[in-house]
Amino acid sequence: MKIPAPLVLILLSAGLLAGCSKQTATPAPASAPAKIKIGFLVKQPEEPWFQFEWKGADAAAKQYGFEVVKLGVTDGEKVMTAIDSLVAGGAQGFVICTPDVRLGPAIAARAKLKGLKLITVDDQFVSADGKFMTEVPYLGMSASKIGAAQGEALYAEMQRRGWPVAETAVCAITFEELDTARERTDASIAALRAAGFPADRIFKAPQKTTDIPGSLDAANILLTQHPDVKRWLVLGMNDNAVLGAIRATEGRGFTAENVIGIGINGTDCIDELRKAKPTGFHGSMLVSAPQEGFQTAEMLYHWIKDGTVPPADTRTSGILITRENFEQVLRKEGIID
Ligand code: FCA
Repeated sequence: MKIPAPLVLILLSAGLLAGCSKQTATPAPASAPAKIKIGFLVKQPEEPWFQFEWKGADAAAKQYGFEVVKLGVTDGEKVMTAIDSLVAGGAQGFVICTPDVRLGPAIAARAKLKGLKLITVDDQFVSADGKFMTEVPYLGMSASKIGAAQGEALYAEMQRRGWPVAETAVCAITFEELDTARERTDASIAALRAAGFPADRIFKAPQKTTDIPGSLDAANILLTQHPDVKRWLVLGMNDNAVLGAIRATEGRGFTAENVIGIGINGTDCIDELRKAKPTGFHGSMLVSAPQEGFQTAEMLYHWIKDGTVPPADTRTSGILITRENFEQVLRKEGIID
C-alpha cells in the first residue's frame, strides 16, 4: 500500500513507522554500553561565537567518543522543545546559553524532572529573586576583568594617537538586562574613568537586541544627540555591539581616523579585521570560544560518565587582538586555519 506523503510525516512523528525501520536494522548486543549523548543549546546560532563553541564541543566529543546534538534555541518555547527532544533521543545532559537568563528556574526544573544533567555557559541563570543560580554549574568569561581591559585598551590607543579629550567622547553600547553584558560595559566605563576620561563625555546607548541592527540603531540615536563630537571611542559587550556602532559612525562620515572601537569575543570580527582598508573597529578582547565549548562539553561528559560534579563557577580570560596580531593569535587558538 502506498502511504500518502503527509500521512508518512504524521506517522513518523508519532513514532508509528519506527517499528518498520527497526526490523531491518541489526539489533545492538545487549551488553554494548550506550554512547553518551549531550545537547549543546545556544541562544544565537547565527553568531560566530556560538558556532566556535560548537566546534569546541565537537572536538571534545571526538576526543572522548561521545555525541553532541547542537541546537539553536532562540526563545523559551524552543528551549523546552529542545529539552524534550533530547530526552526522546536518549541524551543524558546538556550545556546551554539561554535566550533569557530569567528562564533559568524553569529550565533547571525541566532538566531535573527529565533526569538531565545541566551546565550553563556564557549567560548565568538568574532566579526569581534576581540572584545568580549558583546551584547550576556555570562557565563564562571574567566579565569585569575583560571589560576593564577593553576600557584600558581604548584609552591607551586614544593616547597613542594624541587625541584631545575635549573633542572625544565614548559611545558605550549597553545591554544592562543581561548581567554578563552589564558587568563588561560597567567595568569598561570604570576603567576609562579611572584612567582620567571625563565621566560627562561617556554616553550610554542601550541596544534593544544583541545583534548588529540593535547596536546600529542605538548608536544612531546617540550620534544624532551629539553632532559636535569629532572623535569617538566605542565599547560594547561583544563584537557585534561595537560593529553596529562602527557602521553607524560610518553612516555619518567617520572613518578609522576618528573612531576607535574595541569589541569582545574576537570571533565575530574576523571579516572586519581582514578588510583591506582599516575601519573604526580597532580590535577585540579575544576569549576562546572553542575552549569554552570544549571545556563545558568535557565537564558534562565526566559528570555523566564518572559522576564528577563540575565546579560551580569557572571563568575564562581574554587578550587583545588587533589588525597587527589577529591572524597569528586566532590561528594559535584554532579559530582560523
Ligand atoms: C554573551 C554574548 C555572546 C558572548 C558570550 C560570551 O552570551 O551574547 O556574544 O559574548 O556572552
